Order: sequence, then C-alpha cells, then structure tokens
Amino acid sequence: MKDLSIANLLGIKYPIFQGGMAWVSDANLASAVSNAGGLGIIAAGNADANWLKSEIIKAQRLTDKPLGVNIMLLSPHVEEVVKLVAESSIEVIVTGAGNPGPYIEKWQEAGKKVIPVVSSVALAKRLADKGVDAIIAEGMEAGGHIGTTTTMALVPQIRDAINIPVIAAGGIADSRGIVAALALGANGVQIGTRFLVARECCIHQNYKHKVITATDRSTVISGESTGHPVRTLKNKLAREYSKLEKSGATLEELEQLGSGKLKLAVIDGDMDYGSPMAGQVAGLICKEQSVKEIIDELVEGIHPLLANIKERATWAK
Ligand code: TUI
Repeated sequence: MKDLSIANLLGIKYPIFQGGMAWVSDANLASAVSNAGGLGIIAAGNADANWLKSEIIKAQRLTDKPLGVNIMLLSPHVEEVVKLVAESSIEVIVTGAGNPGPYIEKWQEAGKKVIPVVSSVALAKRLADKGVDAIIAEGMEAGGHIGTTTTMALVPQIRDAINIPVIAAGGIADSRGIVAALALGANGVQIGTRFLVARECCIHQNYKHKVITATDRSTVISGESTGHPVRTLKNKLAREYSKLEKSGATLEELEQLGSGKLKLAVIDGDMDYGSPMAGQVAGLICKEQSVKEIIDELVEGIHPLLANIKERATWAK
C-alpha cells in the first residue's frame, strides 16, 4: 500500500496543519506551531510580497522546522506572491479560494510540496492528476471563505477519489475531531479556529473573547449571492450585510460594505463592524492556551478516545 503519511512526506512530528488565516497566521503563530511539532503556515491573504518576505524571514529565525505559506488565490498580489514563495526556502505551499492549476508546475520545479485546499471532489481529482503532493478537503463548517459540502460528507468522497494524502479541515478543534477525521479516511488535519485563541496568536483580545464565548449557533454565512460565501461570528456587520444582500444590492455595494472588515476585527478588535471569521467549532473552544498546550492536548487525547470507542462498540461485529 502507498505511504500516505503526512509526517513522512513533510518531515514533521504530527500531521496537524495550522490554518492559513489572513491577518492572523503570521511568523509568530506559524513558528510556534512548527516548534510544537505541527506545520505552521504563514497566510499571505491579501498582503503584498514585501510583507510576506519579512514574515518568512522572521519565522525562519524562530524555527528550524518546516514551514508553509498559504496563498489566497483571490489576492490582488497573487502573481508576486507566487513568485516570491517559489524562490524562497519555504517547504510547503498551501493554496485557497481558487484553482492553483496554472502555478503548480513552477512550484514543483522549485522543489516545493504543493497542497491545495479544495471544497469539491472534482477539483481534488483534477489537482491530484497534476501531481500535487496532498489535498486539504475543507468542509463548510470552516471559518472564512467556504464551499457548500460538510467535512463529514466531503472527506470520505475525496478519500475514495484520489490516491494521495488527504488532510481534513473544517469543524475540527479537539482530539474528537481528529479521530473523526481519521475515521473518514484523512491522513491529517488542518485546524484554524482553535489557534485563534492561542497565546501566540496576534488577534485583538476582543476577538479571542468572542470566540471563547461563542456557542453552537454563533456563526453565520454571508456573501452567498456574491459567489464568495464567508463564515463569521454573528454581529451587526453580518446582519447588515445579509439585509443588503436580500435587498438585491449590487456587487459593488456589497464589496464596499465588506472591504477591510477582517482587519477591523483582527487588529482593531471591532466586534460590531469587523468581520470576525471563525468556524462552527468556536462553540467548543473555551480558553486561551499556548500553541504547545493546544497541540499536546490534541495529540494526547487520541489514544484514550480510540480505547473508549472500542469499549462502546461492543455491539459491532
Ligand atoms: O480560502 C479559504 N478560506 C478563506 S480565504 C479568506 S480571504 C477572503 N475574504 C473574503 C472573500 C474571499 C476570501 C478567508 N477565508 N479556505 C480554503 C478554501 N478554498 N475554501 C474553499 C476553497 C475553494 C473554493 C473554490 C478552493 C477552490 C475553488 O475552486 C474554484 C474553481 O475554480 O474550481
């Protein structure tokens, strides 16, 4: 059987990726995750190549472990970011919010591991045929820009469709989520929302507080009418945005209301008119912890759960 181990593929201790969250996943967070045995990922988001270059340098000073960069394909700076990362010594390139097809060959020639995020079986298959190293299958429980299929349904369908490692994302915040992802056939997980409340995470304290006090129904999807649906924590902005969408506003009007709002939440801590992106698992998250505490807790919880499942499945034949 083919070796689908993410840890072997990337030379990391645990197959746990930290989600590449725009404005959030900087050198400090990514290096802490890599130092704790996972894969730290710097998010390029909408930033330019200069910002990214300095974060890569900072992160590589803070860790000697592998690091990734997440390239958000809707970025206005995508071409310069694509080139910079190809020329850098970053080992892993994760892509999101689009089809990375046109860039894959260039990255492969530069010796990068290429791991796109997808939300459909069709794109997973096309990219596997192009020789990408693994696929991140992201369900609509995730925060930020999402597809329409849940992790529970998406991961096993992608698992059956391709023969490269699959990393499950969306809806995973604790060891139970990891064990569930493994049961669905995943070889690893990507976790975003839980790292929002890491001590090493730079977001405003108001944002962390909003995640910690969230419940199961605290998130909402806006922007479905624009073709770019985004999951955030509920607030005044989300309500006004949905109202505007229902009133038949133009794309320009909607873009104007949405523009710059992620930064407003992350940096300024505006929980009314900022866009605090988070996944449905926000309701599971109850305290700030260091990255190492989070990762150790995730890993240490797996074995007891497996034993517990075996005990409860006495009826299974
Ligand atoms: O990319 C994400 N999550 C994000 S990006 C982001 S920044 C942003 N802000 C406002 C609007 C749009 C983006 C915040 N959160 N997750 C990975 C992801 N990729 N989820 C879904 C997709 C995806 C969608 C379509 C991947 C490929 C794709 O392909 C379309 C095609 O052309 O086939």
